[in-house]
Amino acid sequence: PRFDIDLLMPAPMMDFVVERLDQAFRVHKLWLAPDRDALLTQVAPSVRAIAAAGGVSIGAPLMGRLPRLECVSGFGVGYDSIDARWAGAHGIVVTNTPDVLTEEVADTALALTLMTVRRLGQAERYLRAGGWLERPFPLTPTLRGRTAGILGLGRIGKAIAQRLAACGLSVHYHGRHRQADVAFPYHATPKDLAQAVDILVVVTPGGADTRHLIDGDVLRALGPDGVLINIARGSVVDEAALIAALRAGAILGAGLDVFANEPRVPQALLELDNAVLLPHVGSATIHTRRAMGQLVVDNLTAWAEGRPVLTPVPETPLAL
Ligand code: 8YV
Repeated sequence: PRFDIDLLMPAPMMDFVVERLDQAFRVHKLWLAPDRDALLTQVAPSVRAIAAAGGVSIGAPLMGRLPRLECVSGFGVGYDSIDARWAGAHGIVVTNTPDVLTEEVADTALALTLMTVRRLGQAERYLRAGGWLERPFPLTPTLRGRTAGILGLGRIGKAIAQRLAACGLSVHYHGRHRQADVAFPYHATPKDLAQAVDILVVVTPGGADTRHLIDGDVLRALGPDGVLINIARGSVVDEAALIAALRAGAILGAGLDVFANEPRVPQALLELDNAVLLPHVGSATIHTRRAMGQLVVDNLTAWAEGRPVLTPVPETPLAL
């Protein structure tokens, strides 16, 4: 390998990423080890970096075993599975993969919104089942005249807002802060936002700070014509409250790309006709996943060459 550096990979990534990492580092592939703990004990004293596949938990119990750890390069813009605060406090750099997936995820959010409001998935299943031969598919609700609320107006939130505005919707938002350079109306709480709109799009980071931000109260505020779209993290929504709201007709429908306990989706959701369910495909195109994988490699390479990493998360210590 190009660098005299031990890199830990707890879980697999796309083949080309593993190949490029193999060329650059001594890679320890934990998922291939018959005894993971034995391998970890053996390599722990020398590991200086981790390449973390999306969703695999990188917490204090693991990082605390690696005394020479300096860099964790995560796959995905969301890094709720990496304890970045702990890492930052211990001088460890954490990187994610922002920007390269923004437009892709926004495309998915728009598609999911249209699928949910216009019941397009249901319509397609209806055709395939021969229903059209009997009678036309029932008329559906519409996007016309609607107001959308973006919960979390960051890079992806703004790309979604742009698309929904292009569809003729007025857009409002809530986030931790009002943004001076944004013209969309701001609401101080998620509930205030839900009250003001009839499509609520969840685009916040996951993790403890946003857990169950969408609860029964917010869903009731969204109302019987309201649609919830979640392309962020399942943890942001109280799934039990959502199921109850969908069952009772307290909201019109939900389009979900993410779930509390992926890849397991509650049977109750599978049985609901007013929920559109996608298997966490927001960024899942060949083009975008390659760009994300390359950024994982590029961050590690920059760090190994002593250059600043390309996309550090905010919790990362500034004096690198
Ligand atoms: C990935 C994501 O599916 O970027 C994110 O935060 O949720 C997705 O792009 C995730 O990283 C798991 O691979």
